[in-house]
Amino acid sequence: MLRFLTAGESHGPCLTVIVEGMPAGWPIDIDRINHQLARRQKGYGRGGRMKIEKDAVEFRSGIRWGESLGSPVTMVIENRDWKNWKTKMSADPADRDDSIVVTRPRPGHADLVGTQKYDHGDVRNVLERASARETTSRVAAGALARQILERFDVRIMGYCAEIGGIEADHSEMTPEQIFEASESSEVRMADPAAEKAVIEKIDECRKSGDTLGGIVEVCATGLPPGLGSYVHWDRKVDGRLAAALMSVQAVKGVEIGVGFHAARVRGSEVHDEIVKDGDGIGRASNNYGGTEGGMTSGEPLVVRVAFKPISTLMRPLKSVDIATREESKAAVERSDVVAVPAAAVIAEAVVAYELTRLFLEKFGGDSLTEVTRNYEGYLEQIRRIGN
Ligand code: EPS
Repeated sequence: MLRFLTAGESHGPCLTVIVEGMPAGWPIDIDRINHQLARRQKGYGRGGRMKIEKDAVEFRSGIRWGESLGSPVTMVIENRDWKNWKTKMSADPADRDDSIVVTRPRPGHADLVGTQKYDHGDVRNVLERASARETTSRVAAGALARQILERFDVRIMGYCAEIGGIEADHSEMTPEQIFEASESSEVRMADPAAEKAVIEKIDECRKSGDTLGGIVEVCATGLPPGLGSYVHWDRKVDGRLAAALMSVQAVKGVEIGVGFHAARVRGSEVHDEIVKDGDGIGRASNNYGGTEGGMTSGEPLVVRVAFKPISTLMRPLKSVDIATREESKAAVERSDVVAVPAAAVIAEAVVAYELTRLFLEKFGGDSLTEVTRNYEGYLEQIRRIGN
């Protein structure tokens, strides 16, 4: 089935992604992958790195004349910043320079535990791979994989619901409307008043050397009922999405549908009633965000993801120097004030990848023809249920 591996340090020569399990004969549009990478680079409050990079994939295997071959797809993304790090990140032992060792771990980052676990005396050996630069690879994997779902009219839309405690009012809008309007917003929100307040707060944080987090929402429409399964814990769509999203740098929480709110109300107030929907069967509401019993219900899938503030503070917090054991201030790396607008694109890609994996587990085959036949046969089958 579908799987992927990523490799690459933040300031190494490149990022590499290998996606294995793509069915053969799928038309693959590289521009749609690069479009997602460009979206990930945007957002008010990002740091200097995004001015250096212009992320784009190069296919190194698995694609011929615009179609997947069924073999592993290798994508390489160049790090333009590499030219400034060639000796600092060199593989050659002759380039070693102990004067540039980083020894003051940043609270909230992987720095301290990473040095303890891997027995490193240089925090750089940890932070290079722990960096959210790695999410470029995941966005590429998601952008490739979702081209399978898009053929069957599945839409996956990510945007920001809240940044630095300021909530966007999206209450009167459909997910499509929110998504379309948020695409032209610097903070990926479809609420101009919230956008203005967020920008002011980011400016304020930049001045005081602080950072912000926020909540993003991802909505997927057009999914058939029955992706995932109730029969075993590791096949449940909720668990799969939560695990995939919790693995994104800085994520501290995942909610599906109304999430934690469901714990505070009566069953009669929250369960989605089953009603006739034209010739089919539907739901009167979608409080459970498009999943029931570990399976997609056929209603729009709605996931919210909480990102903590960026760990690198320009006015650093307390730390302990791992070389001298003296209390000091944490090291300062170039960084962002906020990356939540980019996080919406990352969460969208992660959801897209995981849903594609679930889709192929259900309808999988070796070719476009086989997957399409399986999918259409299933739609025909559920139309007959109860008739
Ligand atoms: C990022 C690239 C990084 C950071 C950011 C995400 O580049 P650099 O370290 O050269 O500035 O801007 O990573 C972090 C905030 C982090 O804490 O790791 C990117 O490509 O998104």
